[in-house]
Amino acid sequence: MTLKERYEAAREQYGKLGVDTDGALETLKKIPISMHCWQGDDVIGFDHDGPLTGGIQTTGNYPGKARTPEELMADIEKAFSLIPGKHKVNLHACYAIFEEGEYADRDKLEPKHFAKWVEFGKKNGVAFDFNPTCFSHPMAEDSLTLSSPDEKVRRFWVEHCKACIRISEYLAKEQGCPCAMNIWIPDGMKDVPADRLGPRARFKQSLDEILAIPYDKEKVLVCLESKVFGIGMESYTVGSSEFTINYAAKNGIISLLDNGHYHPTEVVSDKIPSMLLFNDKIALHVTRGVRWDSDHVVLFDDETKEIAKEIVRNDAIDRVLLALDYFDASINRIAAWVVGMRNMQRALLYALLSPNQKLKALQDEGRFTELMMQQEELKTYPFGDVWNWFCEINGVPAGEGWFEHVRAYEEEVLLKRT
Ligand code: RNT
Ligand code: ZN
Repeated sequence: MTLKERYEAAREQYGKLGVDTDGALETLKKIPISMHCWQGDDVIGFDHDGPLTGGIQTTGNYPGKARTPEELMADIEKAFSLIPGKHKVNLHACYAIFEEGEYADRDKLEPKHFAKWVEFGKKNGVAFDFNPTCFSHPMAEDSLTLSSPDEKVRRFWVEHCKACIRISEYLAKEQGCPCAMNIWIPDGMKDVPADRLGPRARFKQSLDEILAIPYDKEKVLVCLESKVFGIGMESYTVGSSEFTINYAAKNGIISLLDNGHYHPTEVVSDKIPSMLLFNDKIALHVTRGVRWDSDHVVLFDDETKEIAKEIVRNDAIDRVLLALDYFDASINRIAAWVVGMRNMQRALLYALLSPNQKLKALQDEGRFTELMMQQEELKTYPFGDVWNWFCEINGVPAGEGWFEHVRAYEEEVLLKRT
């Protein structure tokens, strides 16, 4: 059977449940996911020689990581050639590109330092999101940035974030669509704090100062990401969930939920509907924590599927800014991107192929036996045939066909980077 014949058979089977597979494929094609540039070089960037700090870690030493802007761009292009649909690239400030001999510290970054990225975006038809980099820097050595009691340090990071708003606005103008700019700070404490309020009050003041600069709120969508702990910040984080959600709600910015940033039995899928009831937009970092916030590659697993369901069945595709955030240095980095991006899309497709109205009705009518039965039967529907057809009509290899391209690229390009 050809992929098309398989798809047609699947369409008929889903059709009997009232699911429109053609419509699902049309919708999926239009859902952009922001692909994190930092998987390509283990969260290092181009503006420093130091290690990754801030309580986040990569492990592994797989050969072939990108060392220059050109290499990173080539790797992103390779990944995109294997991922169906049009997506965004998520940049961090540390990926600034300087001219030969030029350098600007984080507080002095300017739009021109991202002009090469804009050029790359125009060439590939991709838009960008952006992030201040409040880590991996001498001014963040003790993991205090926007909450620092040292006024010089605090000011430095306020200036950095203001610069990032200007850069985000520049990106938005150049690309003709909004740029989400996410603020995450590593600030916290290894051991029991003597003052939990003070650092949060300073963080609040810093955010007020950053947001006070004039900027186009339609173009720059400022997000604020929470976190429950980090390596070396086990006892206390300044940007806790309560802090960020309350700050965002009161100040008209967007809450960002990273599913590695909660207590292990808490799930972001369950938070999404509550957030949607009270916010026009929310933002997500989809990742996979294994026993801790380990930032493993996103799989087609239960929680990723539940996250996708909450977006799709609540008609929130346009209200959820979807980004990935993980960094695995132990495997081929391009494959890491492709697996994670395709899995996020698969989860969305799985949700789009559910008879969501029917399932909701079963719940409301208290027909829980039938609800369980139907949700379980759906798991062995010919989902893969619909996915493969989606790849086919979007011009990327179906099934495991994409891996051969990564293998060849590894041999021809990545292994020569020594
Ligand atoms: C860290 C946060 C943050 C970073 C990126 C690199 O725990 O998840 O989003 O991973 O900004
Ligand atoms: Zn994150």
